[in-house]
Amino acid sequence: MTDAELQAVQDQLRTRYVGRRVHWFEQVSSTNDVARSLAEGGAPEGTTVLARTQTEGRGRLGRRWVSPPGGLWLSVILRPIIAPHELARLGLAVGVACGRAVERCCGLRVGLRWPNDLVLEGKKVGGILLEAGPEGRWVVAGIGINVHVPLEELPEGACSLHEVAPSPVDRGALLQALLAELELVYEVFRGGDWATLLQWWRRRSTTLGRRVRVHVTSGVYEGVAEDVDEDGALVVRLPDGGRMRVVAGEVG
Ligand code: BT5
Repeated sequence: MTDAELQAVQDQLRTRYVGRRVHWFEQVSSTNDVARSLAEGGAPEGTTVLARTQTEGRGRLGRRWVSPPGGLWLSVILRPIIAPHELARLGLAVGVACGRAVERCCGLRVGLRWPNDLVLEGKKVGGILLEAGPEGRWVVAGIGINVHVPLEELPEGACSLHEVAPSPVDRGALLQALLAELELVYEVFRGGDWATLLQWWRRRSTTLGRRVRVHVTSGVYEGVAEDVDEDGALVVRLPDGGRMRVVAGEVG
């Protein structure tokens, strides 16, 4: 994104705080790293870090996030004052914001695969990584969306928006929609209206009602994903009729 494009995004942005300050880099290790140190240094809520490429983009559990040019790689500083167990819920809310932004901007219905994948036609088009500071002083919401990353540069099972979108995707317009939706959804989260957020998440979920294989530290379980509870945990009905709450894990 050029300085002029970024300026145009900021000029048209109608948010109160999300994206009001943007730190833009050609290349960083990880936008989450930069945002974390800005957050520690007292940067205000909504401060956003954006990069064209990341050399050490990361996913959860130390996994690598491939971040060549052609994606939106950004991190937004939030200061929600939440308990650690509420972080997963905030993660789902950020997913909802991404889904709404892609819908609004590209006319595409992005699915949300628990816990934090954005999927299009069964392929991963984006992901979310939330990291919290000491004593919950800040949360950095890292968002990665493949906009027009060439397929050959992506891992298997991944795709870019431009492969599916009916018309060319404007990265500036998507960024603007994303920042606006993030503030809207985050305000709903802060207002405590979990029921609304959950409804928005359920509507986009590709996980609920499906037979899933859950990978957790104690092993692999199969069952049907029934719901997501108050804390953002996935509730899975097992073949013996019992229910399992999955707080952290993978669903395949
Ligand atoms: C995620 O982790 O999906 C969270 C990704 C968050 C990335 C953003 S970019 C801006 C900010 N700065 C960072 O350093 N990170 C955040 P997880 O659920 O653990 O998924 C990781 C897995 O997704 C990898 O093991 C690959 O299989 C796959 N993957 C890697 N790069 C991908 C890409 N660009 N598109 C789709 N899938 C990818």
